[in-house]
Amino acid sequence: MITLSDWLAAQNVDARLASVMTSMANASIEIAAVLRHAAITGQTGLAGHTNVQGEDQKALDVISNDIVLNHIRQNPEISILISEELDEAVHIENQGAYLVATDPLDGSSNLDVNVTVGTIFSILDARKGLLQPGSAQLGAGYAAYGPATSFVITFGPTAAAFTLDDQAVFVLTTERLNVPAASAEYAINTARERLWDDATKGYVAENVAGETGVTGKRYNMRWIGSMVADVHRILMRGGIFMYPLDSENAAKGGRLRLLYEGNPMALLVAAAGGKSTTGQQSVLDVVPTDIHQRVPVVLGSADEVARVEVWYAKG
Ligand code: AFP
Repeated sequence: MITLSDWLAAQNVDARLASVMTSMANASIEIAAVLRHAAITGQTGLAGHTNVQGEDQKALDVISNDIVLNHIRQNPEISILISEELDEAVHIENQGAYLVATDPLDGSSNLDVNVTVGTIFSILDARKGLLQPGSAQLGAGYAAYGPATSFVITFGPTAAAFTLDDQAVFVLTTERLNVPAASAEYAINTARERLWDDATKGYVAENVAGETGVTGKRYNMRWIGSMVADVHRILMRGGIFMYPLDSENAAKGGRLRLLYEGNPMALLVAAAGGKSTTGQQSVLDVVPTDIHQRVPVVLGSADEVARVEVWYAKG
């Protein structure tokens, strides 16, 4: 068994950057332990206040954020934390060159029903400021808290997956993730169809037409409502994930957050051979104007993302 620390030591990356991955792995192990017993220890339900997005914070959102912040503070290489649960970026005095942007607990609306949730993070050079495009990421990853706890990471060229063992150690389970170009599986919240733009309606209608339609193949749909769980499935077996701009979220720029949802997932998918788009450009090319900025996100198997791009190009 190759452990995460063995694997990191063997990568051709700066040991200080590798230590940031270790900090996020340790935070994820602690969060996994809290989640496993939350219903017993009564740590479920609302925290009683809202975050900068105007969303009701879950008690576990706040607990997970505190755990991540604690591990970040313990690593002298990290000097800035941006979190979905914190209005402003946290600047840690006299610390190193790295910035971490994170969604400490993604999919929290699924928490009380024991569905997979996760922690998503992006690593950047703190000296280059808070607002950098996804293409500037030095690394990214997520933990998925499901039947098993997975830890999926990249430093750019490739993406690898680890699984938590009974000794609370991440061991390597997939050295090189590969998102197949072709797929017949798509993920979108179809309850929003009336709000979709024509490109999304056109693409989904072709899938629904299945064998009788222009694609000539039968498609299947999956929607878990936790981006981590939906994207993990795509990194393991392909498919496309879509949270496009629609008439209801357009005023906010979309639903998902660029810095700590769109960018890290787009980098992981690209490292595994997939693609991403906002409909207008690669998610990784969007230049942020705000740390909590939202963005349309379409990502996954390259052939499917290309079909979506064709629909948007029709204008
Ligand atoms: P929460 O963290 O508020 O549950 O939101 C989860 C999420 O940001 C992302 O993980 C899902 O893909 C998406 O929202 C689910 O959105 P719908 O509620 O529209 O299905």
